[in-house]
Amino acid sequence: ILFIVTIQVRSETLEDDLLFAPGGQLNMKMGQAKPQRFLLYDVNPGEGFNLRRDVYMRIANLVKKLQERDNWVLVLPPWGRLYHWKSRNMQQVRIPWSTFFDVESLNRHVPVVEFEDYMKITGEGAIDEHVYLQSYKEGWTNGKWEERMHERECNDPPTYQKNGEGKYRGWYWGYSEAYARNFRCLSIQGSAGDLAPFLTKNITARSVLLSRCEEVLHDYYGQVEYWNARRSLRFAKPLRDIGDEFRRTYLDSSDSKDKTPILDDWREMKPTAGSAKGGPYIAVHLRRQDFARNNRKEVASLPKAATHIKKKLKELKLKKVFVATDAPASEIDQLKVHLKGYEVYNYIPPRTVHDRFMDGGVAIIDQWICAHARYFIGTGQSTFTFRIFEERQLLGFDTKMTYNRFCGDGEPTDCDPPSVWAVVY
Ligand code: GFB
Repeated sequence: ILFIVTIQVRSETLEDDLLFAPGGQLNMKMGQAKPQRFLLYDVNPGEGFNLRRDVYMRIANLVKKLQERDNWVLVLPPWGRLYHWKSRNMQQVRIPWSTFFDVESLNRHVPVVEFEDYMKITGEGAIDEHVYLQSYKEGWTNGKWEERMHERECNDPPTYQKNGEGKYRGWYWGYSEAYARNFRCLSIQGSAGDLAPFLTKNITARSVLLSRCEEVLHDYYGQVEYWNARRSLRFAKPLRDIGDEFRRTYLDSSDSKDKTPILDDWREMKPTAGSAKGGPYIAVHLRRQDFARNNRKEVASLPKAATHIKKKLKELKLKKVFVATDAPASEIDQLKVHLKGYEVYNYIPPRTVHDRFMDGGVAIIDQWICAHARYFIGTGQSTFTFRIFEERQLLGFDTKMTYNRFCGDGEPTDCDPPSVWAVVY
């Protein structure tokens, strides 16, 4: 892999003496440790929440690799401005990861820090190097995909522009005080780990932001580090608690009855496939909105989805179905009519929950309840569904009770099932 060598003087400052311990607390370094370096990253603004979770795993494993050489910390990009978060009466921006995820769990895989803490540590919102990842303007070489990486002119005029003070300004998660000192574009075809030599040898800056990280792939999809990163990506405890309370109240479901115990440390949790029983309900993820509007072939009409649900409820001798969906209330009502005679539940957050956890948190509660059902049916091609598949595997469900999806109206009723990825511990 070729790239142009650019050397930058590393800003050694007093803050180099700050170290992070697992759990995120600041510790003073004892003298022997290498100076800290910070990797920040971001994803194409158009991407949804659950693809972003996948990109997190790719970058977390890049940091894991970087740590073999230097003392790198991953800076978590604040959440916000997501296309699907439509609730109007709240500011859904500058949201820390701790609102949605258990940051201590993340820290057990690689050291992470929230962006606001990064600003406190470095004393300002400055990022030394902003590297904007992009594809190759000319496409693949002779129609063939091969791993490569080159510093190039930007394919499109960057939205990040240098101001009169020599600071690059643009969208840095809604923090007006944040800026970059340098900006460049890097064309890349490859996996996240391919960036390690570039970050350790070509760049010596203390903090580097990689934009458009969806451009890079997983190093080892489905392998042990992939699953370690995934296992560390636990939902925040308050959200799990809300989901658990809903399960207990409406679905007669609890961890002890359902055989889905949670250990505090994900590294100790290795349930065998099939050990989880799940609550006495079927859960479905019915992705509507843009999926339905665009007539995607994998989207089932409401009557077709209802027929599938009823068949499974009869087969499993269950009466309750939990529906996670982004559908408007009118469609949920229609579905309920089609499922007459069965108990249909969906999670409607009380105002206090919605205000505190916003649209992202409500979606997580839905995913958590789906993850604990006896049987799950998802929507094909939805990353929201994919993350539920994984969550259920990590709880110890049999893949047959998990990897199921609705067949779209444009597909046969025995459409291809989703691909199964066994957990590797
Ligand atoms: O998560 P996500 O990327 O999944 O985006 P897909 C869908 C978003 O819609 C979620 C909301 O993050 C939620 O905000 N949503 C979807 C839901 N289903 C539910 C649900 O059951 N409950 C709740 N509470 N919210 C991708 C999009 O969506 O599909 C891309 O990210 C594009 O932008 C692509 O539209 C076609 O993978 O399903």
